[in-house]
Amino acid sequence: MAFNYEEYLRMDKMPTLWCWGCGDGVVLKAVIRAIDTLGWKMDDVCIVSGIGCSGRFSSYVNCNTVHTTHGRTLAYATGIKLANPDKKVIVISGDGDSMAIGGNHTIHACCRNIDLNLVLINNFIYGLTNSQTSPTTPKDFWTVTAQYGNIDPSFDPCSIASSAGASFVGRESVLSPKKLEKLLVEGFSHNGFSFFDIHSNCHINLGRKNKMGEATQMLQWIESRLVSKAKFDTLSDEEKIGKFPTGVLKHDTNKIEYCKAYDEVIKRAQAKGGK
Ligand SMILES: Cc1ncc(C[n+]2csc(CCOP(=O)(O)OP(=O)(O)O)c2C)c(N)n1
Repeated sequence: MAFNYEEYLRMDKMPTLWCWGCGDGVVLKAVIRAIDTLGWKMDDVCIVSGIGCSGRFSSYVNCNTVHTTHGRTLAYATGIKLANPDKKVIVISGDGDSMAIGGNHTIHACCRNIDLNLVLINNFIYGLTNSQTSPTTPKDFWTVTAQYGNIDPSFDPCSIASSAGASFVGRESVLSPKKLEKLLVEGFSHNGFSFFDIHSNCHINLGRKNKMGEATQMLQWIESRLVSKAKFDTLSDEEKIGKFPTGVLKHDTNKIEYCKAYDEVIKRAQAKGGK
């Protein structure tokens, strides 16, 4: 049976404002297909996004949505989840949004292990505002704020999330929509903080300004850097340089989830006569 996209999308908001061929659309499709696979009711889902091209995401999905401020998605999402622990909260952000201005919030949300799903659409640049360097911009790339080549070493978002304490960490790209959907289903089902680093293309504001004149060249560049975790683990340290493992990178089911810990503290306070 054909997938009923109209059930999940706000059709009056179509077409999207994203550039033609933008990976954000692939992620949109994967997210709603994962929600469908899990059988979640749209009334039980809340999508929180920040500011950026990725921030437009919440406008397009037909569920509870909050379009928040730049870098503060996780503060809103944490409040929403603590007040509605039975609801499913998905946060969509850009690499600027959750690694730069919101980096501190990301670290703390990972550490708390609150049952949120952070989908980082990693296009390696500030897309919406026309090509400023982000924490994931590769070295030597041209950006509007590094016109002679970026000299900042770039972050690996999965290593940061993992070491900060996220209990589910995974990576895929917009080149593998089926694998991406499967990863989202697995991470969305996990009870704890799930972090997804989704490598995506911004052929307009990054690719074509870095000698990737065709949109497909940026996709090929993304593909050239990714290897499955199984293959990555067999590489030497030298071979690992510039490569990023895909798939599930961490899945820890032992760490206590924050809403549960919060519930326990409420019970302790009530037992001592608190309200
Ligand atoms: C507090 C604040 N600072 C800066 C901005 C300007 N601004 C809007 S989006 C953005 C960066 C977007 O880049 P990213 O988060 O990577 O998302 P993308 O557009 O690439 O999806 C910036 C700097 C803002 N809206 N609010």
